[in-house]
Amino acid sequence: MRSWDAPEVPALGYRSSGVDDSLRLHDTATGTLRPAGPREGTGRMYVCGITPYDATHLGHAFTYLAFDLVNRQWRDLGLQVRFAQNVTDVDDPLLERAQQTGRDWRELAAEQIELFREDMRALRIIPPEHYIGAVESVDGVADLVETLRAEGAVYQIDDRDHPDWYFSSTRTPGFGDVSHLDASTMRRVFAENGGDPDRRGKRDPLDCLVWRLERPGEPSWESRLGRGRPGWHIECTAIALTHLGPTIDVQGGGSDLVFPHHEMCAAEGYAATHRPFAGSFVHAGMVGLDGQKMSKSLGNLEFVSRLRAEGADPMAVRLALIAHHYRENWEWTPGQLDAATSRLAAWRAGAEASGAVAAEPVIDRVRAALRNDLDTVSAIAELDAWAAASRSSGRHDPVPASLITSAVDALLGIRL
Ligand code: 5CA
Ligand code: ZN
Repeated sequence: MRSWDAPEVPALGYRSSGVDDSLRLHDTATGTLRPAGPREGTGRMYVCGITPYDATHLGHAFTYLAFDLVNRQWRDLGLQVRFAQNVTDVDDPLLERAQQTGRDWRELAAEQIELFREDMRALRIIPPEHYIGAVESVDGVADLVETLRAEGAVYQIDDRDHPDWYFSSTRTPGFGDVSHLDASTMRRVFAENGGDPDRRGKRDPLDCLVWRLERPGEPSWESRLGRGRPGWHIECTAIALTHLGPTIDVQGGGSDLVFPHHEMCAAEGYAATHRPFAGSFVHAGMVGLDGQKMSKSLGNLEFVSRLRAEGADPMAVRLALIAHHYRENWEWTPGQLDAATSRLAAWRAGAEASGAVAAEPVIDRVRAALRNDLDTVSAIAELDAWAAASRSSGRHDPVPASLITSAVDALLGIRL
């Protein structure tokens, strides 16, 4: 489907020496910091997209900003980037919300996707090259299930009325290597996140649905598996494999997706290709509000669009979010937007005193921080110091400091 308009990303003429020339990210599967992406050529990243209702809350925005920073560091390192993202535009939660609110699920999805696009554009998030809806990838999902069937990795459950297709997750080599949860925790978390450990007829409680056969009143599509619709995890596995190929460099999303979603994607991908699904599994922390994770089911949400409508500068919203390290779990409070608005003004004033402070060492330190697991906290502290020193010089040049402003834009996505 249509993505959103790309922001301009300045290419920095200046290359740092003595700064690590790779991006290191925390990989959930190994629990270590490791180089993410190749040393040259093309970095391939898949980031789990929205289920289109209650978009774009600040938790969504925080996750997409984290991966936008990956994208930006890769580009700064001279890599090409192939980036794909899905939209879960047919799945139980969306259908339930549409039903509760008396709306057509397609209409609800289209409206929310458009709102999401506007928010992503305002936040200067680089759009994916492949922005793909589940509805658009129904044939790809059915093909992948057929591949898994040929591998003996899927089966129809023993249910006379609804013999849906399930993936033998626990029989796949490496299952559990993303989340490292024990079996009973897996079972509990699976049940809390759309799974059905207690459904009769399955070979293992942790096997996951890949193709749900038609039910009255539910959308469905023709396929060799029988008329039906995709399960959740297989949607992302299929889109990533189709558009990026096996062993992507980064599989990304919020930490709420580690299990079951990314564990299942990894297992399905491995079963289909006999190759690892991803080099690194990277997860953003959870943004909370009023003491709990911001979530659609709890309804404790703050929206990018609401802040924008109240007159917030989208760059201040961006700065407020990236003031937290991407792996931190944290709570949104309105005061953080005020602080970011002041910081943005301070940086803009700093940029007016062009040349008062040498740009290159500042850029070196910002790059070093960001290449070290996207350490935005240190990068921002460097820029605070730079802005303070620039302002105290008392200079006021008609041409703003172009090298620093370009770097702040290219590396952090903040337009001064
Ligand atoms: N459609 C699926 C992924 S395939 C989904 O999880 N959709 S979502 O709309 O619920 O979330 C979209 C993205 O935002 C996911 O990457 C999710 O991990 C992330 N996310 C959701 N809530 C939060 C939160 N409170 N804080 C940080 N990230 C969040
Ligand atoms: Zn996903």
